[in-house]
Amino acid sequence: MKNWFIWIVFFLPANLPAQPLKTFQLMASEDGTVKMPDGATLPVWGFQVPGGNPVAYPGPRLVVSEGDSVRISVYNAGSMAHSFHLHGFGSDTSNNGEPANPQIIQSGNTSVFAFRASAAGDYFYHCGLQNPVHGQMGMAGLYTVLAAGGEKRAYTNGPQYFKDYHWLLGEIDKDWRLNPPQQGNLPPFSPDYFVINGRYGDALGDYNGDVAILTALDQLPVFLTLTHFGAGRREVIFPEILSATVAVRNGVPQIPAVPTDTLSLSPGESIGIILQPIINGEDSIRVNYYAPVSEALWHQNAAPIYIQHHSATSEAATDNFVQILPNPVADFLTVQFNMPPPKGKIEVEIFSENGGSVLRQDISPDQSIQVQHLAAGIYFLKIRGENGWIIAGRTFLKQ
Ligand SMILES: [Cu+2]
Repeated sequence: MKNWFIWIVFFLPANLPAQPLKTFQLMASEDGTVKMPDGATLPVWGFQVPGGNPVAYPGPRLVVSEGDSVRISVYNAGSMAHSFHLHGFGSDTSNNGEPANPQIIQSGNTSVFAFRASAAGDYFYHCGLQNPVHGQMGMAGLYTVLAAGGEKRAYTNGPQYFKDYHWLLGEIDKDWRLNPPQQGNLPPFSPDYFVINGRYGDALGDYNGDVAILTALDQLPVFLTLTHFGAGRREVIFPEILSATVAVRNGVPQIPAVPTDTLSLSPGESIGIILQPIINGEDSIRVNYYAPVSEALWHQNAAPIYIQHHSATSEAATDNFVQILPNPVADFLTVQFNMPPPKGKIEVEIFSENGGSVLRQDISPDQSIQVQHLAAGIYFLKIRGENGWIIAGRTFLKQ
């Protein structure tokens, strides 16, 4: 019997090269704590990767590509029974996603969920026991299905993006966390923290975190997914400079993408939005949290967005008088002027995608710039003339 098992595990995937196999191991427990920015320490029940980061809400984001064979093994290291459920899989937002029958995993047991990843989009997984208590205790995380082949597209053959952000919207009731309600005796749900990816307050503005949207390069699309794991309606308001369009809604491609400035999400929904900043600037995406039934406004969060460099479209991108060669580049860049170059000093400065200056030097026309030390990625190059006036901005790809 044992030999047969090994044969399945090692032989079968090798014979199915068309569908990559993605395997995940998760461990469920009631062992977590989180220190909130206001000083409160709250218990967390949740999922973690064994040997990885401690239990936290949200749990690890599981990333697969459309068509992958997915195998998720969940070990219950806690003292209570738990379950694992992929909510609203594919175009289905009802509470019966794959695997179709959420199994109860008893303490000390392991369950394996194997299925084929379908429609690209974000979804959440959660423990559905004592619904919604275990979820509110923190037992939830994001499950991302990328376009086929893992391409940076909103869906297979859909619009391309350059950076992506994934927001899980939820809220935390301090009393529920401190005294987990028992079955059949649910006290009123009165949240104290309104969170995006478990963060709230000032933490939403951390550009090194996973909420604030930072793009040093305007005109390069950003993909933002909003997944509603919470109670009541959410309203998400986009500033005009982002030119937001809905590209995928609950796993269903929106063709053509639908321009939006205010989106309404019901619990369980997930929406993928392409942000196409047209000018540089700073603003915020606001998220309104409404109470179920009464629709009272509970809270508004503001997640900053920051588009750092205007790539000089208005000045230069429409004409062709300066080019970066080659692009993509490996070792040396040349700035080539297709008309008489400006007189006097010419300076180039190169910025990484997060806005940091990585190189600054004076050049003469057609002089090579060494870039072999730069990490692979997208960069922005500014060309300045005398007195610092900007001649042109160009984007290039370092291989
Ligand atoms: Cu549970």
